[in-house]
Amino acid sequence: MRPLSIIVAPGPWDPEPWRNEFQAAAEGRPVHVWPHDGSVIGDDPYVICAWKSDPKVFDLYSTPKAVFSLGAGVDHLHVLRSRPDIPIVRVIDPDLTMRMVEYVTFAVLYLHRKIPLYQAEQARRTWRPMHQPAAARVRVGIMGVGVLGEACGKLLSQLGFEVAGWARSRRDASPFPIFSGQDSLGSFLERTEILVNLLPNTPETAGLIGREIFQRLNRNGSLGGAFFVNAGRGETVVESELIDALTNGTLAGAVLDVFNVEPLPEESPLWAMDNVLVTPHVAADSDPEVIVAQILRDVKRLERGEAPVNVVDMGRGY
Ligand code: NDP
Ligand code: OXD
Repeated sequence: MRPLSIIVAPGPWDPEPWRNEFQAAAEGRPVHVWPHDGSVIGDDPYVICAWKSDPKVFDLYSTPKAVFSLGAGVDHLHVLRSRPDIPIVRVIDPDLTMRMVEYVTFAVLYLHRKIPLYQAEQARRTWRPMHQPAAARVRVGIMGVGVLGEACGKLLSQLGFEVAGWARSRRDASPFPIFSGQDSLGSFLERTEILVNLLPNTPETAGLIGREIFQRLNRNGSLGGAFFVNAGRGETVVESELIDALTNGTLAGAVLDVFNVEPLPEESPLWAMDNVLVTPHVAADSDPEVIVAQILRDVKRLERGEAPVNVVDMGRGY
């Protein structure tokens, strides 16, 4: 195959770091940042590297040889569900995984070590030590134990937390117990004090997490309340029910990185809730240097007639 041209469509992200990194690493392959200079591709074979871009980019030319997500999630490529002829490739990379492990570990420790309460005491200049349960008595439950969820669960287990995961399919081997399928969701929730969401946004998971799930969490465990960490996708949560749960005490607190609408609208009550920490979708950033290197390895595979490594099946769980 001729060398592939590369169309980069980074949507809301600053295009410059992506342009620079692709140009530096592409070994002479043409690089076009869309929409500004994508029109010069002609009839060269090409790939698209996209993040939440205008879907028009997928209709511009002949069929791309592959579409690469610039992040781990591929929900922004749902428009391509009707195009099984186009391989869709996602990021699986230790750099991105470690960033997520840092974020989730931070969030769990922040809640476990009562940091929000100490921040409030500090604002009042009050010295008030509170009871601190051992990590081994705190039950963390991770919904979605794929690449990211499993890595987070492993580190939290090493810190001593009592971790369990929930996924679709059964596992023969896992570093911590996995509950699988709808039948075991209740048992998973009833043991869980800190619920971490790392599910992808798919037709099956959209709106899955709401009032019923929050009500089933364990509020009588060592932390004396139930907590929620969302670093997966906002779309998997019914946000109005999350706000209700945080207001009426069903949830004692939350650390939230992803939302139904991003940026989180100024009028959202979540901004002002003193039991909520909001971060602006930064749990695991895509580093252009790392992601571009991974994509170019796959571009070379395509040029040799081989399939890219992390192709996803949009029909199954994405
Ligand atoms: P994976 O595909 O590796 O893992 C997904 C997990 O979710 C798997 O365990 C899978 O189950 C489970 N799952 C999928 N559908 C269902 C379902 N219907 N019911 C139960 N379990 C289900 O994804 P990653 O771990 O790489 O990433 C997870 C998500 O994290 C991404 O899709 C993205 O949305 C989000 N993310 C957020 C970032 C941020 O900065 N906030 C950064 C990066 C990713 P099974 O194991 O049985 O297949
Ligand atoms: C991702 C993200 O999916 O940043 O990589 O959300």
